[in-house]
Amino acid sequence: MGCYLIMSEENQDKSNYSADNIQVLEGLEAVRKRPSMYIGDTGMKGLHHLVYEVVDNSIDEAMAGYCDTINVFILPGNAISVSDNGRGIPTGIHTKEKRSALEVVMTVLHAGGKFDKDTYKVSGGLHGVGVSCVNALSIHMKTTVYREGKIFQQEYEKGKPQYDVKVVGESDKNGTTQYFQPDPEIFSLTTEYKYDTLAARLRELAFLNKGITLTLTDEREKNDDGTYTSDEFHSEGGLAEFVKYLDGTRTPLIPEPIYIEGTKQGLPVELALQYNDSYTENVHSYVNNINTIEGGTHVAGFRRGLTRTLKNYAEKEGFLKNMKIEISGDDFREGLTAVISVKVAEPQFEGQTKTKLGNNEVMGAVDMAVGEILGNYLEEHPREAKMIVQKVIIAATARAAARKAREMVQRKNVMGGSGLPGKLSDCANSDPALCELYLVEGDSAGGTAKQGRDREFQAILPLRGKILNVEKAMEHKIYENEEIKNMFTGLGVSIGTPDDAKALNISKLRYHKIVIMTDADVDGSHITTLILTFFFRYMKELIEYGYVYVASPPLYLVKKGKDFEYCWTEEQRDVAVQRLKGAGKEDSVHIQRYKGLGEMNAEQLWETTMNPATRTLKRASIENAAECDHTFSMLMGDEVGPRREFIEKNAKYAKIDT
Ligand code: 0RA
Repeated sequence: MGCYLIMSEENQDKSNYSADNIQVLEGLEAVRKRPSMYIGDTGMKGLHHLVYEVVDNSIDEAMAGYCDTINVFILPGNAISVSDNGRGIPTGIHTKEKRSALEVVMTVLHAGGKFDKDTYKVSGGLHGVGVSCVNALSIHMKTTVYREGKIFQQEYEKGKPQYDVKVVGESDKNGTTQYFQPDPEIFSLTTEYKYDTLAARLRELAFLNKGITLTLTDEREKNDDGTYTSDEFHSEGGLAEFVKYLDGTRTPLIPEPIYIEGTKQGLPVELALQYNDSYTENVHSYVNNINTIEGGTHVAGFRRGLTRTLKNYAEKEGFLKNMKIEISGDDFREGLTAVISVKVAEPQFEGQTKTKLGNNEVMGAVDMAVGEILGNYLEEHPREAKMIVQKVIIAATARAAARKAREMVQRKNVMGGSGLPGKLSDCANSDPALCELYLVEGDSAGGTAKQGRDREFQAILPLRGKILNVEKAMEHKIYENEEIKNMFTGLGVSIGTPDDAKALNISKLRYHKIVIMTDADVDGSHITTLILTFFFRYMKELIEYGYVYVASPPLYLVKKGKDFEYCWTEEQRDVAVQRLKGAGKEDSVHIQRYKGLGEMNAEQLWETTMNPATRTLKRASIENAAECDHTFSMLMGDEVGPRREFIEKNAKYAKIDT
């Protein structure tokens, strides 16, 4: 799907770094030897990361106050060009290195912001490795600097300068243009850029850095009307506008988001929040423009400030006089959409994916900022304040019901017998790392899968028809839903950890591969989306740990006599038809379009879709959480218009089914 829950084929870049392998590598050779250590991976993510790294340097220049426009081009052949109108990278001789500062920036690891100690360098990609890494991983790179009335230039191959920095012309402009062509030897899986992926990141950066204009233009191919696809991202409203974008298809509770901006204890804090009529909490957090998906001290400070301020206000105004139940922290965040952005000079990142902020001083600063500004807001907007407090009270009441329902699911998990759902056909092996659970659409396909599987390590759980749309349902309804209960008990997970009452406890997870297997048609992909929505909202950890997959059953069987071929795309089908035609008389080639899993027998299903040696699994991963949130709420929400547009743009099966 075009949403930023991306599906990537598994098995990319499996380089592992054992202690024996470690040798001292100097400079950019090290980057080329172990690219994953610097950019995460050499698949789709790493490829796009190169662009983010270069754009981040321009964002730094913008945040220092010297640049307001950044233009990104995807060029024919999947080269990239990033231009800004900043001061230009200094080109003079670097005294210590005795060569041009520009050359040092481009060829020395981590040389990024060392020249300008006054600049508050706080942006930077997840790995913050600097543009020299991009250079090392590019077959060709060219830097052009407009500065001091001149145009300076230097070119590189795999990071090696091809000539000294030279003057190639005169100009009264200022700025930097970085052109690079990723090395296909490094990015062996793909060098194809995805427009939507880059657009989502640039849109996010525009919201996070208000006032800057970012553009993206795809010059690889012209549209029918002769233009290139292009977007301009610019936000005057910053995070308030970001929240509106995220909640685009949800119904807001108060007319405008509450916006908090200021510096507390020397720490820049920006924050916007809005309540809507859904039941989910959507808090997105950033540190130095990096999405901190695991949260951290800034999110903790926000929660503390929000709870305390709202509670104090509600008590003071007498809203809680007749309350019999205790209001919990969660109740203050039901139907809440918020974005928090802080800039921290020396961020400490912790956690499983190194995206959890650890700096303790940040907690108090955010807490204070929220307390002060939200407190004032509530005093000045009694009507809105009342609506928010009433929503919280309703949430607390509903939570009591949800807890009961949740406990029922939980109890079933710990009570006698195997406690497993009756419909589950479990596997023999009990090592979660080796076990796979197939979630299969419908009882009949479930039966085929049960016959076709390898029962040693593959378990089957059939799901009946369309599962509940969790985007629209209240929490207690979710725990009462039969299919969802079966998924909880079958997987062996429960809700609540010592840290967080709503976090998923996966210590007893029974399978490390959870494979969604549905028909290759519109209904099937709808069911896949419903299940992914459920995982995204209620078991996000499973996606974050990389345990969730989508199976790819074939679309066609092309057959002539005893010779046959399975095909997953129309192109494959046409090639197969040609091949089989060539083998003998015409007209005897038979094409079967698989409309559902039910049309395959057990052996075919195993061979094409379940056998680890021959199948293709797509792994679900959250590439851009904010964009994912926006997409899911749009796909599963009430408004028809945006949904139809999205489906028309992304429909894979539309043609096939007509
Ligand atoms: C350090 C110092 C100066 C400019 C930059 C860095 C700079 C770096 C990049 C990377 C992309 N675009 C950029 N624009 C500027 C300038 C110092 C001075 O002029 O005094």
